[in-house]
Amino acid sequence: MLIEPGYYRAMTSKQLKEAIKETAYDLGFQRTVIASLAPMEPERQEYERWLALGYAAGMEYLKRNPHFRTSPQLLYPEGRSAIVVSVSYYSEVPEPPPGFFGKVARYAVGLDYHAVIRAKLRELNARIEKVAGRKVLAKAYTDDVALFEQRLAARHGLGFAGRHTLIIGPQLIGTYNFVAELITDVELDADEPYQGTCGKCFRCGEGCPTDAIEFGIGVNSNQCISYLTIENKEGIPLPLRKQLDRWVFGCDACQDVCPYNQKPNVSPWEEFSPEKGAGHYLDLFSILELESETAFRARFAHTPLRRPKLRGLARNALTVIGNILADASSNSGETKNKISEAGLSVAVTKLFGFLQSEPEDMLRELAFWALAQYDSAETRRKLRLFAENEKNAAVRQTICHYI
Ligand code: B12
Ligand code: SF4
Ligand code: SF4
Repeated sequence: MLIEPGYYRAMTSKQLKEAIKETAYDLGFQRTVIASLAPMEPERQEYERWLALGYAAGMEYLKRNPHFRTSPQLLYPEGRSAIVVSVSYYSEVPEPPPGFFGKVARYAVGLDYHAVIRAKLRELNARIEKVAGRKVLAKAYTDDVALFEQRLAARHGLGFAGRHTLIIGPQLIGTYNFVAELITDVELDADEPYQGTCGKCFRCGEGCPTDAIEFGIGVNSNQCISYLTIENKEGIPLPLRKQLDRWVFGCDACQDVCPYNQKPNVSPWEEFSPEKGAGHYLDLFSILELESETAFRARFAHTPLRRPKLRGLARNALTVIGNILADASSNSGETKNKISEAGLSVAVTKLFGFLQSEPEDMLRELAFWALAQYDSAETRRKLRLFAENEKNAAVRQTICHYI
């Protein structure tokens, strides 16, 4: 039963709840549960243990005020309950194009989900207001650092937390979905948790390229490719560069192996389709060729890829270029990705051009590293010359180990 004008006043609380869920479904949210705004006390303790282990890495905003993050009522004092929803962002990944391309995690291939989901939640609220015949006070959140969203969702049955820590929805809804909330002043009965389990599966831990998942504890962001390529403001640590493989923004490895993701539903909203945003693959040299932050913003406006800024995305691009050059040298990697000798030589020339003009130490160091992955006597000779002229002593010292 979808909400129709005039129904609300005559409805029981249970009917209203069902009507809200059906309306949310009609808008494209595949699952909706109602959450209470009571403090999440055991969850706060879990969260603080995770922080104490240093697993938030450089995400300083996560370290501020854990008490606030686990007290939804403090976030919005007028609120009486939260409508917690999930929506699929899934789209099929096409075959990789040949050449220097990097992979974008599925959640980021379309338009910026923060704006898209908030607009849909406001639409949901407008529909609730229509039938309520009154203004309904509500606030829409998604991926908001001020709220421990996954735990709120798990506490009230949106799904259960898998060993990779992501929320797994029932009926093979899987994990390729966002979690979002509409905290509203409508009083609704909270839902119970959903009892799901990973059973004897440990595939995500085995499939994680960097061993970032610690079962029973959570994800160590210091090692997670998603963190390293998106939130991280430093360089990519040397021992993890190879593990990035082709990931230029985010990582889906732990989700791709999860058996709950066998039959994912494609996103109901065209805003999340690859055609609307950056798409599944990025031309890596086109990132290095962007001349300014303004040019970067113009290219990635309204997409999640704006987050690491030009400096961060260029850093990721250099790392993936290094991995492609390493594969080309050892003739490993997928045959489709094999690049002609001429293509490799153009790439090497472009990287030397980048080295010559790049003012940022961190990016020059990575460009040196990327070039050193290419097994060619001529490139090594040239690299040594460049190394002698490198102006930063720390960079000079580091790169001596590569060449
Ligand atoms: C910070 C953050 C990250 C960080 C840290 C991730 C993490 N797992 O903690 C990084 C940058 C690595 C990240 C990556 C990704 N993220 Co993120 N991220 C967040 C954010 C903002 C906060 C998460 C958080 O609070 N982590 C803190 C830890 C403590 O939480 P936890 O792992 O759930 O808690 C576990 C521990 O407490 C442990 N535990 C239990 N008992 C005990 C006992 C002890 C003693 C200890 C020590 C621990 C412990 O179990 C809990 C559950 O497993 C949320 C949005 C939000 N506001 O909630 C999105 C969110 C989790 N991210 C999301 C997504 C999509 C991703 C990526 C898939 C993106 C990508 N493709 O690249 C990856 C997935 C990586 C992964 N396996 O988690 C979605 C997940 C949707 C879903 N279905 O669950 C969210 C919910 C955003 C959203 N609104 O949709 N993310
Ligand atoms: S996102 Fe990638 S690196 Fe991070 S935990 Fe999952 S598989 Fe590991
Ligand atoms: S891959 Fe296996 S262990 Fe990991 S979350 Fe999925 S079901 Fe659980």
